[in-house]
Amino acid sequence: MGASLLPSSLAILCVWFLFPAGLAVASITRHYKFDIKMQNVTRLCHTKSIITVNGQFPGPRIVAREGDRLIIKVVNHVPNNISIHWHGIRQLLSGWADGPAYITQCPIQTGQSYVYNFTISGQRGTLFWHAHISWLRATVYGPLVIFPKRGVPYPFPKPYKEVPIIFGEWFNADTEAIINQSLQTGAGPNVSDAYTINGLPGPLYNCSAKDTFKLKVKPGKTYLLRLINAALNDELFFSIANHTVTVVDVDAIYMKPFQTDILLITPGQTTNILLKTKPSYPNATFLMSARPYATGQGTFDNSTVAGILEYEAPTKHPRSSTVSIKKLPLMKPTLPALNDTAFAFNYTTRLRSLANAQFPANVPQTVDKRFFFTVGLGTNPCPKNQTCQGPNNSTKFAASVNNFSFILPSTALLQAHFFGQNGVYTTDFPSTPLIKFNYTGTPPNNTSVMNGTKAVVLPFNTTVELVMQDTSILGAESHPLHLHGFNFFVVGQGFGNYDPRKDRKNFNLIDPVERNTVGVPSGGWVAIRFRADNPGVWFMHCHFEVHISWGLKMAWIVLDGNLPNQKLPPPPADLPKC
Ligand SMILES: [Cu+2]
Repeated sequence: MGASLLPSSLAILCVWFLFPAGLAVASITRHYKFDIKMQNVTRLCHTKSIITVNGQFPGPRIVAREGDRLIIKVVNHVPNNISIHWHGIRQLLSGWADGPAYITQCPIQTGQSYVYNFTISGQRGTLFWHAHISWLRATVYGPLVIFPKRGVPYPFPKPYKEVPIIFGEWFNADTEAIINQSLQTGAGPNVSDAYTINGLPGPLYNCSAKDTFKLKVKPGKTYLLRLINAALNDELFFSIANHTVTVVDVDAIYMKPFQTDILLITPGQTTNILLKTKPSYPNATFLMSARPYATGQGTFDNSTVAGILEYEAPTKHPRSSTVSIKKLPLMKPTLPALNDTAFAFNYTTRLRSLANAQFPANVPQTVDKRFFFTVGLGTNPCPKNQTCQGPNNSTKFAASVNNFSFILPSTALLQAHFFGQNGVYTTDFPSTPLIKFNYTGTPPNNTSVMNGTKAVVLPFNTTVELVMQDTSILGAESHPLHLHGFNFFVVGQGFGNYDPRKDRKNFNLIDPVERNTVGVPSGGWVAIRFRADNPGVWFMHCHFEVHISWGLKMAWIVLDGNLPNQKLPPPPADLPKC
């Protein structure tokens, strides 16, 4: 299994229990060190100094098995503050290691370090890690691969090889300058210059052919591709020319397998697919391409990233094979239109949990607390004595949940919560919008948001049903909402305004997809359920970085339970200070 993925040189295996039968079943501790440092990287003939982990772009791959403990020392050698989030890891009773800056920790300052220490429990599949402060995740991201426990097979045929494919966005300009300028003027930020596959933009961009991801395969084999969307601001369609793939896993949860030619993956989502190569050498090479699914009114990078699927030639003279491959026809995939919402809706409707005895879907069948959140754009007024370039050239873009645009505090919410520090946040986040309107109809004249640092408090083990409703304020748009600390079940989705009487009776409580990031349909709604069984402070936000910057984020505070194993332990001694 996955020889290319097995422990990298960074991992030091500390504990290794062998049972008498010779079967290693116990978990181990894996150590990694992340040195945050600057590195010159060139793409599209532009060289720039970027923030990296260990000088690598994309960053190093973390590999573990279900049940393992990860101990990752992050040392900050750059001028910027940094924090790292282990995206999709449940962080059971380890909320101090979750990573979002000013939510679970103060950022790691220049010259400082912090050790992230957590155990992977009940999860196997593909996740990723990324910086969680400002726009630093533009270059600071990498795969997090979780194998099943030793000796436990996949619920699908064992792949011949496993390959992570991580999508990103390349900006020729400095991304911190881009977002800082945007927040200053109130206008939308400049868009990326290219999308990337494993850091490479591929042959469809100028000065880029040499930076192309190539997947070399043998005929008649099954490959497990671990797709990750680490792009800042764009959902992506993905397809491999002349190949149908089987989706087997999303967000590190096994799925009922289904076949498709085209995938959709939002920022923050992962998808494992099986690629069965053609039974014999096909005399062609194949592009694998991704380009955006975009529904908003603003400008976006509408370019296409491509990698190449190349079959090993059936020749006894390997040196001659590269020559012949160059002459082969290059097949190109057909991707949906950039705004194909019908495709997006039909695709996401096909995702179903495996929901069998070994991997059950523990959907909460009863609900303790219901929430209805609007998500969307809005405006803030232009400060006096300043000109602004947001909507109407007189305001600043903002984004909100229930019309509250979240202001990051100057100390971490989890610290304030744990130590009972007052004045950092309030607990009056509304469970429904304070003003009701036709959310997906003609937008109201007043587009102003309110601003605050508000959280929802949940008693331990509360079962939550949350409906997230897109608004048409400044244009309907799909928003990939990501919840920290939990997986949730996507029990329903639809277009227009959510109608509880009509829509609730169609919820799927049997085998809904379980995940950590869901696209709220453009001009529609999505309903999720989860059990608040993990005490801590948990961020929920749109995974479009621009919308996070504009305030489309909020926090859930889950209280301790009564039992000793239902309480959040105190923070580690090296927790960064603000
Ligand atoms: Cu959004």
